[in-house]
Amino acid sequence: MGYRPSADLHNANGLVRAPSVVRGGVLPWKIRPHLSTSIVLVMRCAFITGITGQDGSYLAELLLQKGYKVHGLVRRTSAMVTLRIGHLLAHPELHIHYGDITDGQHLMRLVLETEPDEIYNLAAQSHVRLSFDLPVYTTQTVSGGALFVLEAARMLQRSKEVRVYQASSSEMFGNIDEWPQTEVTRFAPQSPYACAKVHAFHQTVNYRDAFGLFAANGILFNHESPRRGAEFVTRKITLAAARIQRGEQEKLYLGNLDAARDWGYAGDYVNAMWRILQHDEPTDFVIATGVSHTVRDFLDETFRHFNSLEWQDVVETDSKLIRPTEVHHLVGDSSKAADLLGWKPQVDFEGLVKLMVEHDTGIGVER
Ligand code: NAP
Ligand code: F7E
Repeated sequence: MGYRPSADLHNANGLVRAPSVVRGGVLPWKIRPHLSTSIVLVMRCAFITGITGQDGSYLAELLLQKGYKVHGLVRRTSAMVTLRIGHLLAHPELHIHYGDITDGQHLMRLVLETEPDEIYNLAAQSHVRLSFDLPVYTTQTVSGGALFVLEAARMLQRSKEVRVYQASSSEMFGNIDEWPQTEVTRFAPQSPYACAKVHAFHQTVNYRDAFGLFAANGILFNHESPRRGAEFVTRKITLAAARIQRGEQEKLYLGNLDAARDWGYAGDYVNAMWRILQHDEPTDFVIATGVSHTVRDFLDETFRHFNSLEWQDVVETDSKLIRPTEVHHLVGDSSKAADLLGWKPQVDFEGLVKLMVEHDTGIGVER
């Protein structure tokens, strides 16, 4: 490590503060004063709730690559849920802790014991359709869970600086008649999931304003990957197309084909999460590609890779998959993230579909 802090990094208490070049750059170390020598370099530490999910797995990979120590909250289940992080489990800097996001006391203890520099709150019952059937549980995980994380960070903040990322969602915009949606667009949530995310969003802002916590929302639009859960529409389509081609499935049952979403690649979006916490000030960011497509477009693009198949021959509508209140059209403007974080998506719609199709037909590599 050739980096040496300059004199202006010493604050009024004589402590050495890590400058933004360290936070935003490639060094995973934070700089701390030491009794005998002037500084010691300490490995940065992150705590991820929802580490076994799509985003949690990519984020854990990213942070371990950057040299972080990573703590992850994992639910105890009778079957293995660590599929997405199986390749990381032997990593010496990955530490798994059993727990549930609805158990605030245990979460508090874990956060105080592990003393993370950064907390990424990704745990949630994240399926919008299911949230109509499970409104209370969804609210307990999404909204209650976020509050437990913020409260734990507020306690930890008494002894050290900690930064919190809250996984907010474009679903919060609902059916607002303003396109594209930005950081100042009004929220009009259309599901129990979205209502709970709006609550968590505002709690995050209030902990920032009221308690001086470095807490920031990433308002992420839909992002997908070969690791996307099979019950979300994109992965449902790419998996079904591959199975139908192999003769393992005949029909694909879907709901509303006219819904339009701004679909990006999850690998790009976890990079944005990290950048949000390296920014000098805690503030909220829309993360999106700026381009929307309908479910029908996603079908067209997927089946383009399967010469012998026409989706019109295999897709059937199932009314059970239509939501009581649907969000019709979302598209985000992430100019603020481009200007302040230098973030831009690397994978476009066609590239995303190709990645997922290649994975599900077995010809691609996992990403
Ligand atoms: P995901 O694949 O559904 O992962 C959710 C994670 O939360 C999983 O690790 C899951 O654990 C965990 N979890 C659920 N209930 C829990 C509980 N009671 N206690 C502890 N952990 C629990 O979701 P994702 O796509 O990675 O999304 C990550 C976060 O971003 C979520 O908060 C989601 O709402 C939000 N978000 C997602 C998108 C998107 O397009 N992907 C967009 C905006 C916001 P198991 O593995 O055990 O189920
Ligand atoms: O639905 C329509 C459905 O479930 C997308 C979550 O990560 O992103 C995700 O929420 C659209 C909707 O994602 C089926 O009605 C049609 O209009 O893939 P989805 P979502 O609801 O947008 C946001 C940003 C999050 O925050 C959430 O956590 O596709 N659709 N037919 C269908 N959707 C599903 N799931 N299944 C169908 O058969």
